[in-house]
Amino acid sequence: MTEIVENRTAVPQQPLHGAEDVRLHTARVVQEMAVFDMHTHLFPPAFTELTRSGIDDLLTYHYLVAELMRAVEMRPEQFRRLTKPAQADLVWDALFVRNTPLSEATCGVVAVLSALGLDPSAPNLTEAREFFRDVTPSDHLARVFDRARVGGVVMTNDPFDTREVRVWDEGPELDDRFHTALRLDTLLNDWPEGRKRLIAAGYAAAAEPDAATVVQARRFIDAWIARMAPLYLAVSLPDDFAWPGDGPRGLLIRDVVLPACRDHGLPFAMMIGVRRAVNPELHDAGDGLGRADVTAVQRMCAEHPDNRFLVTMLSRENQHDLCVAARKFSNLMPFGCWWFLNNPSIVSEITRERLEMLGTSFIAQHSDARVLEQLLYKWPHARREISLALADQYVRVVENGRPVTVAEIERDVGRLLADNFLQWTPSRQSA
Ligand code: FIX
Ligand code: ZN
Repeated sequence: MTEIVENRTAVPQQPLHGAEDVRLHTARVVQEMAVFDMHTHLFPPAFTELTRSGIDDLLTYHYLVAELMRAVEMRPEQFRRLTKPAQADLVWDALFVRNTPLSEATCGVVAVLSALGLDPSAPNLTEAREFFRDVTPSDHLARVFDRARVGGVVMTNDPFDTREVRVWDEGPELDDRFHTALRLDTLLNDWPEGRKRLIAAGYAAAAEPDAATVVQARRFIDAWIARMAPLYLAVSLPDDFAWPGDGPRGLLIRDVVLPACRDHGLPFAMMIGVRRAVNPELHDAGDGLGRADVTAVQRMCAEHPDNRFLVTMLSRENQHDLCVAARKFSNLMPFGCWWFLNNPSIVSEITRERLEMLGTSFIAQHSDARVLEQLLYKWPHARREISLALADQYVRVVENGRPVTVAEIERDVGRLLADNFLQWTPSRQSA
């Protein structure tokens, strides 16, 4: 990634005085900038059953399953009994043929098909399936990354997922475009299950975490850090997350996770505000959200000044709170427009309020992509809104009497789309 960071400084200074020039260069720089996608659910081909790519995976994405259930008379269980191709055919017919693909998730699939030279108005999936059947996975992956201008992605690596553990046990051939993040939801949010998995993995754990359990849980985390060299430790947290927290989660975060992050020089990523299984029948599509208490983030940042916190919040109503909290704590880095916020209208709003309150000291977006080809719509859609928001802010600076240069625009965009994250990762820390 270093080469991506250093190339920008080669661009000559070109003071821009006019709004039109500013908008033109901002749009160009944002379009051309390679992003570092710091939160995804993507995996390289070596992770076999965990990788998702192709038209059937695109159309059975849980965002679309939720929308399908609103368009057809069918119980989710009935849908799940269909084969994946049959599910995809049903989604295509219901959401793309018999309805106009107006939602972000359906409009995104239209963008993907167009980017791949496929007909987004097709009456069925025959053409798309032939295309994906004939692609060479490694060439296709390279083409998607290149077209989306994605320099690297961070996976979501769950040491409590037996499929993932199996891959690591086999010693996967790693791909330097895919980086790791150690995801700790089971350990921190479901202690009975986390305890069971720790014990199954050979680490003693008491029913209520005690000092010995803390040592064992730290051994477990250290072992996985050694194994996968994550760029950060991560957890998603419910909207009622509080800090200081009582119970296993509070103790494990305080006595295991935060010390491990400090000792290994790793940020702790908290994704706050998810209300899991609001409708359990929908499985992955059944999660919702709630407004969270940002004072939990403030207290954690204040109590642990030597930890660095990457934070994203799921409620639109928490975004302004998070910006204000970030103004108070330099060890807090807001990131992304997560999940239900990853819609152009809200990406625009969030980016604008972040620019107004934080300048360029935030991570503008992550894709959260689960299917490889989603990079071909999630990033173009985000780039457009980030570009428009940033250009408006630059125009304000110029209209207030200070020109901006192309080099400054490139520096700023690089920070928002890659460098603000990369500067927090161990390799950069040690550099
Ligand atoms: O917790 C997470 O990483 C969420 O992003 C996922 O659980 C969620 O299903 C998702 O993919 C949202 O985009
Ligand atoms: Zn995610």
